[in-house]
Amino acid sequence: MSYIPERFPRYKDYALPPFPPLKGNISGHLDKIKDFESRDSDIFICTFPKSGTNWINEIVSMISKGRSEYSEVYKNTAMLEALPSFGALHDVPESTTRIINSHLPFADLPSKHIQNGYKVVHFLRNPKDVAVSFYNHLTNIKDFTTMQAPKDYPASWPLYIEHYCRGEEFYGGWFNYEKGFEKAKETGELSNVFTAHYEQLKQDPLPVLRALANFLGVKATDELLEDINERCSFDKMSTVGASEKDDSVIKAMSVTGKNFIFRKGQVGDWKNWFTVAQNEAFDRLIETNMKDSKLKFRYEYIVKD
Ligand code: PPS
Repeated sequence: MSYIPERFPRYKDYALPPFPPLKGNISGHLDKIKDFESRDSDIFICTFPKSGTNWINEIVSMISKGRSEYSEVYKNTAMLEALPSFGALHDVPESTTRIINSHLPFADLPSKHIQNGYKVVHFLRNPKDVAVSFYNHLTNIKDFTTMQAPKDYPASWPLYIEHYCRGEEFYGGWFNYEKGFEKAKETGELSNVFTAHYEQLKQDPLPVLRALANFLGVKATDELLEDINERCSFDKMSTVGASEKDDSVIKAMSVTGKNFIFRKGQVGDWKNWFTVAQNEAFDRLIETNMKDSKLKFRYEYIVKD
């Protein structure tokens, strides 16, 4: 039996969140995404859910503007699978850089963007912290169909992690997602890509920000990058940054009525959730699924002398 209830939309062999455009003709909407009219100047942020999309989105937005100013909107306003129409994106003047994002697997991203080698920023996070963050997200977000607290899923942490270990998760799961991107980079299908890890950005941000500015073709002083880093810290983004954005939709979707995008923003919170047995099972899962992968992840902060 599938862990993710049948009411959720499915495309190919994976389940998706019930965003309004995915509730009807799902193939039609996914075809529209494939045919999305990308521009040379677009920056496409690609992440598996709960990998820090909002964080990297804010950073990319500030660097590309050349100013440490928060954007007025959340990244959901440019998340292709959640948008009923791409009209607002089409209306952005050609002179303005569009920052677009999606959690869709590599194979389902807009063809023009990938084939023409337009910019992609791929941000990864270790799968244990992703699982914890995703579980908390799912328990905090209302069931879209009833607008009530979710009842039958994700049920409980032990059940969630058990099903996760059987390979079930939205968007086809973390392993398929990250292996899909790794392969696309190796084959050269994905060429113009900047890759960074959540843990690396958390622990030693400035080298990542410098390299990102370079990739985006922006001349940014260390002073500006330090300022961006400060304004994009978890503490600032979840308070000052959040207060400057319209989060009415996020709050309306939240079981508690609070913004659920910002939780802890830490590396290694999984240790507060996984039992020893769950951790061992998860390590076996990683070993099996990533045996042909060269990807390396950090699961805790590196303590420096
Ligand atoms: S979503 O809903 O898939 O778009 O979520 P996403 O933004 O990808 O990931 C949410 C997690 O990122 C944490 N977060 C941050 N970490 C560090 N610094 C900053 N500024 C930041 N902003 C958001 C957020 O708290 C979620 O992680 P957890 O572990 O749940 O706290």
